[in-house]
Formats: sequence, structure tokens, C-alpha cells
Amino acid sequence: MKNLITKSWFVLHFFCSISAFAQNPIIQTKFTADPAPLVYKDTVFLYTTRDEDNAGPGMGKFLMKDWLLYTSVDMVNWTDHGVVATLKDFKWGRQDNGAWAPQCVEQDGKFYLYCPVQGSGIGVLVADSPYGPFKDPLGKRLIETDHIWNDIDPTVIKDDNGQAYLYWGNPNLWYVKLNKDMVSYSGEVMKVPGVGKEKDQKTPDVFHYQEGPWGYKRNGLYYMAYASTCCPEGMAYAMSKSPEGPWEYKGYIMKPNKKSSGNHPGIIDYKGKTYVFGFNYRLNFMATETHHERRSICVAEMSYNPDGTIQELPWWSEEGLQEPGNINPYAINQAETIAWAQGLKTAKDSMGGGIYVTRVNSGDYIKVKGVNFAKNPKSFQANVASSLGGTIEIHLDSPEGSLLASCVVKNTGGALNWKTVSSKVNKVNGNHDLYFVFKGGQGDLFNFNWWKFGK
Ligand code: FUB
Repeated sequence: MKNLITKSWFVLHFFCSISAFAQNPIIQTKFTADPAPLVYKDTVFLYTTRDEDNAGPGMGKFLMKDWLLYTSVDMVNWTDHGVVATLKDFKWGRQDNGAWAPQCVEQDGKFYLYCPVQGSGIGVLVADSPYGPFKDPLGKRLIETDHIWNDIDPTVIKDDNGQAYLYWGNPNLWYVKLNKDMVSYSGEVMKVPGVGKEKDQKTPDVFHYQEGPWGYKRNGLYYMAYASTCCPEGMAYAMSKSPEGPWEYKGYIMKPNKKSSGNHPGIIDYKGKTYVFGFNYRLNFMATETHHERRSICVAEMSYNPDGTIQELPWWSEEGLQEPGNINPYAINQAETIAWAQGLKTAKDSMGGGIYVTRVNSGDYIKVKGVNFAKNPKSFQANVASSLGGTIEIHLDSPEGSLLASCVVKNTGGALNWKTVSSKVNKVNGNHDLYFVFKGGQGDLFNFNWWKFGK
């Protein structure tokens, strides 16, 4: 097992050597899938599933044990918050695998994370904060059905009158009315007619529905986006005037592409634009020709026509979003706030600290997009921990761009023995992308917790 993990990491390290200007996929330090974005106050909370680095070869060979959280305030720099929930949070579910596509919704200041445990059913966790901690208030699955293996991929539509609906399923789409408490429901489990496979298998599914529904209400219209018939899956959608239907198929948001057996929509409006998240296998296929369920979340801007229908998008671009980024260099910035990373990983401090950047080897780098130097900085500070040591070089606008600072990291007495080191800075002003390029000898150089510039 250890060998497999090391090998997978080595491969990830190697294949991340792609364009320093790419923005898709948006997370490079882990394999992520099933994006579930939530806009809360001024922040995008992106809940994801995680494909383990050592998921074996073969289609459908998922290895998924926990759910992750990333946040962003500019859509291009994403902060890693690590694991937000795991299979262990559902004592009644299988514990070995099956942490599939979740969705988190906010209601009256509480956060409800609906999670499928594949083969055990759909559960719900509740927290007072979008960061968690999430707890299981029921101690059992939320939805009682006799088709437990099909009960995956929950999504919620909250109507203006306060009524919330939970939808889910593969290859059919079911729904129930949630009660006000958001952790119980009233009435029967209903199947959305015409969507998915009818019992006789003769009726064609005009919706091309497979799984991964993502429901929402916008300008008085109800939308149901979803992964279209496998495989490969595209992203399609239906619209309705009521959360209870009838739904009308409207076409593709993104056509299927043989590069990716799966896809899975998550859609938000944020700061005046609409964004659709999904995933591809780009990082996997840059490393190997073999299919592994090691997926990577991507994002694109999405537009509506005047009648509310959605304009079809091309396949995920490698460039991704070109939003400018919004980083204040004079505040403490977490090292795990990343627009693009080459080679390194993130981990949680087992001594009670937060997430930090680790497995930093010579030549690895982190890009942070849109750092606004309103004033010439006087110094650079980095919080690091190391037994080996190395140098953090800061370059402007590309990994080879002009050198802003060169900060030496010496042995701090241990991999979690955090110390703040500093260096002088060359003159800079205006808006720049920063590339933290790590240099040193062989092996893991140091761990990197946070950075800031002194005014
Ligand atoms: O990620 C596991 C499963 O694959 C999800 O629940 C489905 O939507 C598909 O993405």
C-alpha cells in the first residue's frame, strides 16, 4: 500500500509539470470530483468528493472515503480546508468506501450536508458553520427506500415559500418534500416521470438522465442539471415551472467527451456571473494511459439566454477562468490558497494546527493569482517547518519571472516545528501573479504554513 501511494504521488508530481498558466482543473494537490458549490455571504464553499491517490485501474473502481472543502472569494485562488466529513461520521453506513456526491445547503444559519454512502443510502450531517464540524443528527439513513444502491447524489431545491425538496438517484430521479427541520421528510418518495429508466426499459429516456442531479431555482424557473447517460457522461438539463414538474428536457450544458467517462454539474451565481463546475480526468491521463477513477474538478463561466435556457459550453478548457484574483499580500495568506500547484501536496497538522503545504521538492511551485501590491513591501515572511531546509524564491508573473525575494529556510527542528522566517524584498507595485518556487537538495525540503509581506 505504501509503495502504491508513493508511486501515485510521484506520478502526480511529474504530470503536474504543465502550463504555469492553466487554471483547469482547479485543484492539483488532490484528486477531487462531484463539485457541490455553496455561496454563503461573500465566499464560495466548494464541497467535493475525493478520489484516493491509490484508486486502482479500471472504470468504476472508485475509492472514496471522505468529503473535502475548498473556499474562494475570487474563483481562481482556492483555499484547501481538508476533510470536512468522512464515512466514520455515518456509523450506520459502510466504512470502507462509498463517500459519493454530496450537497451542502444553508437554512436558518445551519448547514445541512446531504451525503450518499454508496450501498448504504443517503444521510445528512448538520453544522453551525459551513466549515463544520458536521454531526449526524439521525444515526440512520435519511431516505427509507428499497432501492438503496440507487440512492446516490442528493440535491436540494429551496423554494421561495420555504419548502425544500430533496432529489437524488441513478438511473432514476426521485424526490421528497423535506420538513422544516431539513432532516426528515413528509409524504411518499416520488419518481420524476419520464426521467431515467422506466421499469419496462422500452420507454426511451428523452432526458438522457444518468445521475448527479443539481437542482436550483432562478428568476422564477426551476432547473435540474445532471450527468447525461453514461458513458461518457455530458451535462444536460431540464426546466420546469414547479419543483414537482412537469420537467422539460432542454439539451446539453456540455456535450459528452470521450476523454472523460463521467461529469457532474454544480452551478452557482456569484458576483454577477454564473459558473458551472464539473470534472475531467486530465491529471490522471497526463500521467498514464490507464483509466483510474482519479478525477479533477474544473469550472467554466455559464450564460443564460433571455428565455432562461442555458447556452451550451465547449469541453473544459485548460486555461479555465481568467478572473483577476484578489489577494492582499499584507495579510496572512495560507500557503494552501492556490491558483495552480506543481508537485506538492497538502496535509493537516496532526498537532492541532490547520492545513499546510507539504511534500515540497526542489522545482515545485505554487502560483497565487492577482496579488495587489498597493505599496512597496519592506519584507517577506513565511511560516515554515523543516528538518532539511531550502529556499523559497518568489517570482513575478511566471516561474521564471523577475525575482522578488529569496527566503532561506533552515532546519527548524522538525516537520511540525513551525518558525517564521523572513527576507528582504525587491521593489514591486501593482497587480501580479506570484510564483513561490521551491529550491534545495533532494527530498522533502520543508512544510509551508502561511506567508505575508511587511508594509
Ligand atoms: O463520484 C462517485 C459517483 O460518480 C457520483 O456519486 C456520481 O455522480 C459519479 O460522479
